Order: sequence, then structure tokens, then C-alpha cells
Amino acid sequence: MTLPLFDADSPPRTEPLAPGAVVLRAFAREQAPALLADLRQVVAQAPWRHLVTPGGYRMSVAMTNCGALGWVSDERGYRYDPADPESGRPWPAMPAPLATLAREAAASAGFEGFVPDACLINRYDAGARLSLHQDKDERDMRAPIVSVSLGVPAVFLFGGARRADPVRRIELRHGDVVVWGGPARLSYHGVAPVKAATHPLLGEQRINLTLRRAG
Ligand code: MD3
Ligand code: FE
Repeated sequence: MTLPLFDADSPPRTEPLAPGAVVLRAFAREQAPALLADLRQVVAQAPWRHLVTPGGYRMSVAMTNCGALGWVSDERGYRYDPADPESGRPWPAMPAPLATLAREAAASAGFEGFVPDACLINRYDAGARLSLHQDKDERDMRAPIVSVSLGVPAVFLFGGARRADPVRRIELRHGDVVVWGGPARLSYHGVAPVKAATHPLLGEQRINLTLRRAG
């Protein structure tokens, strides 16, 4: 028997989490360098920013978007917007390989025909976190959400249908893809404060892409 010396050696594998939720370990690992090159182009057009919540708090996660719609938050609320409020211009196009990856991941979890129109790009520096929330700003809850984790690992918090339900802690590492649909689509979830670490491709950052059908 051979034990892997490094996580980077472990093969892609599927881990069911809950009905409708599946972790595809290392699903995006081979493609990650190409995805990151495409993301650099996106960020050049729509730079990172720290959004403010409707309650007036600056988010510790830096965000931007690509695709026809982008998720934004300000003192007026949360919404999907076809334009970047910082520039007034449309969000950068979604890179085709990213949309294809999301479609293939969704299909392998049983959600055929997933065509994302929004990709929220989250950057976590050491200490950044995302408190427990539901994603409910999308129009059609029948579509899943596909998330791609890149860079340093994070502990993902996966709760239930109610905020007070118990929370499971799942480590998400570079290249892991998670599909959330069906009964898991409205689960409470968040990200624990990201620990300081270094990744060969991303330095001290974690980047998470969430691909959605928002409109
Ligand atoms: C479970 N992002 O952007 S991705 C978010 O790692 C968000 O940046 C986290 O939560 C991150 O809204 C988590 C995993 C995820 C995304 C959407 C979900 C899990 C989900 C929707 C329903 C249930
Ligand atoms: Fe979320």
C-alpha cells in the first residue's frame, strides 16, 4: 500500500456530503493554472473590492465577478447587477473553460444542463471569513451552485435549513469543486477564518469561485 506524501498527489474522488451536495476532490486541479491566468484578466477589468453589507460592515473577503450578472452588496441591499457599480461597465465575460468546468461538475453530480450566468470570485487573505448565510438572491433555486476552491485551504461550515442547525466542518483544498443543489441548495453555510499559509500558485491567498444561474 502506498500512502500519499502530499495532498497534491491524491487522485480525484467524489465525496457525497448530503442529499444534493457532493465534493469533487481535485476536480479542477489540472486546470487551475489556466483558470488563474483567465482570472488575472478578469481582475484587470474588474478589480478586487471589499463590499459593504446592508448593515454597514465591510466584508473581510475581497470580491469581484465575471459573467452576465455579478453579485453586489451595499447599504441598499444584496442584488445581481449586469454592470460593475465601480466602473458602470458590464462585468468581464465568463471565461469559456470556467463555464465548461462548472457544467461538467454539475453533470457529474446529477445536475444536467447547468449553464451559469454569474461567477462570484471571492479572495480570502489570512483571517478573512464568511459568516453563516443562505444564498437566496438567485431567481431559480432548481439550479445548483458550483464552487471551485483554489490556493490555501479553508474550513467550510456546512449547516442545515435553519441557522441554529448543527454545522459540519469540511476542509476545502486547492482544486476541490463542490456542487450544491436540490435539498442542499438553501443550506446555511460559511467559511471559518482562513489560517495563514502559503500555496505554490497563489501565495497566501485562497480564491473561491461560485458559479450560479442567477437570472
Ligand atoms: C452551500 N462562498 O460566495 S463556496 C458565497 O468559499 C459563499 O467563498 C463560500 O458561500 C466560499 O456565497 C462557500 C460553497 C457554497 C456556495 C454556495 C452554497 C456552498 C453552498 C449554496 C448553498 C449551500
Ligand atoms: Fe454562500
